[in-house]
Amino acid sequence: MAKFPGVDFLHLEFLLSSEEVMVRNTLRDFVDSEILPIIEKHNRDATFPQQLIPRLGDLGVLGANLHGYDCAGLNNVAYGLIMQELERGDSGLRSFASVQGALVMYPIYTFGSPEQKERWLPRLARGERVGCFGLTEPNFGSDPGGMITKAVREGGGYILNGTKTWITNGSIADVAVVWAKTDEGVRGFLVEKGTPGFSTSNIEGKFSMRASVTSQLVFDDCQIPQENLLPGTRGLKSPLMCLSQARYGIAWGAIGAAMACYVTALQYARDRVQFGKPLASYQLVQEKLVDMLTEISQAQLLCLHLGRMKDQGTIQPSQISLAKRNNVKAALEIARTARDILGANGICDDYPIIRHMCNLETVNTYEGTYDIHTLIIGQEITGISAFR
Ligand code: TGC
Ligand code: FAD
Repeated sequence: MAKFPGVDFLHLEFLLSSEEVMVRNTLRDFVDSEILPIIEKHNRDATFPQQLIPRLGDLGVLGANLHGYDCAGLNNVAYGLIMQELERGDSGLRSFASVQGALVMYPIYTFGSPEQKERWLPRLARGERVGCFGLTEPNFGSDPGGMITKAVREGGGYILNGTKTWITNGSIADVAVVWAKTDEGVRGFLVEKGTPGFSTSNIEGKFSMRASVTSQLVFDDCQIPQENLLPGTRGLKSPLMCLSQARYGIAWGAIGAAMACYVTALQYARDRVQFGKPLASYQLVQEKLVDMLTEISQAQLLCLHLGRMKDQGTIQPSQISLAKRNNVKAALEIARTARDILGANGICDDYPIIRHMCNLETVNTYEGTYDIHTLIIGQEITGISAFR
């Protein structure tokens, strides 16, 4: 399979350090050689390529921007480039890494006790353990503050009751970071696989994120020992802080999916002849390709700037919302346009576009829908909340 050439119309590579370029190229090679050859079959079969988890650990991908505990300790631009390359392979692979790093390792790292960090972080970083993040409930998606999952103090610990749904990695996870209401407001708990009263089932019939495990988690009088409470968690702000980490990675990841679609459509338009000339020679097609490239270039600039801000510690959640909203929408439009340029071939999985297009429908919805991010930014600039 040909090496991926990248998309860098603005020569942004000159703004990257040699370490950042090296990390990106390592992931680029990994995606070309180990993900692309197998991903369409996994997508057809609706299976997650679980055999790649230890490889992700070897490559230092899991919790790559965390320090210590066997994490790679990379900066946020290198971390973003990893997400970009993984999602060029498949959004499901990037999702796996986002959940493990931003939604499981980050809360343990940020809110966990020293014992919780020592026990879980190195194993999660090496890919020896898998985690999931349970916030969404059947009746509370965009509005997680309404959650009804409850943890009631009893004896030396808590009794957990409730249901979480649409949980990435749910049934393959060794540990679930679960958010529940307590007498002190929302707190986070580590619920270990095999805990009596904790069961999972997979959500079937997905036309999107087929190469990713999505599950429901049920807690039925589940006894959670006191030492599994994440002691630093306080209110809804704690899970929302985790979402900021994951949304930042998604903004980068969307660029990867968009690049895969653009490069495929460009090559196809050059090769495919209709009315005696290549599709790429027609002005209408050129305009589509130019629009795609422009959106990719803008998304790249946005992420690079935000990555530098994140490293300086100046980034705000609403700025991450702007990037997640913009880049995922752009990627989805690019995927739909690329699908159109391939005509009938665009609906077939001989090409990666239809898979990315379907995956991006999920990416547009999870971690805050497009419209929820509109309202988050709207609230920031007007000072008025339109949520309720
Ligand atoms: P609100 O009153 O606005 O906020 C409560 C407290 O949290 C603070 N806050 C944040 N802090 C850090 N990062 C953020 N992004 C934050 N957003 C808000 C806020 O300042 C406040 O702090 P304080 O000190 O005043 O208490 O809460 P609200 O109930 O009005 O909620 C508003 C809203 C809409 C922003 C929020 O609920 C939201 O973001 N909804 C979208 C839900 C969502 O994104 N769910 C994602 C579930 S996980 C997932 O999808 C994983 S996909 C994984 C994969 O496969 O990649
Ligand atoms: P709803 O909140 O019901 O929204 C439906 C529609 O109404 C949307 O268009 C929304 O924008 C709109 N809407 C809602 N409120 C407003 C409003 N106030 N004003 C205007 N419009 C509004 N969750 C987890 O906790 N962990 C995970 O690992 C996870 N992984 C996921 C994996 C997949 C494949 C998917 C599809 C979802 C996953 N989710 C996960 C859940 C995801 O975060 C939610 O689906 C998302 O937050 C939206 O919630 P909802 O689906 O309940 O939609």
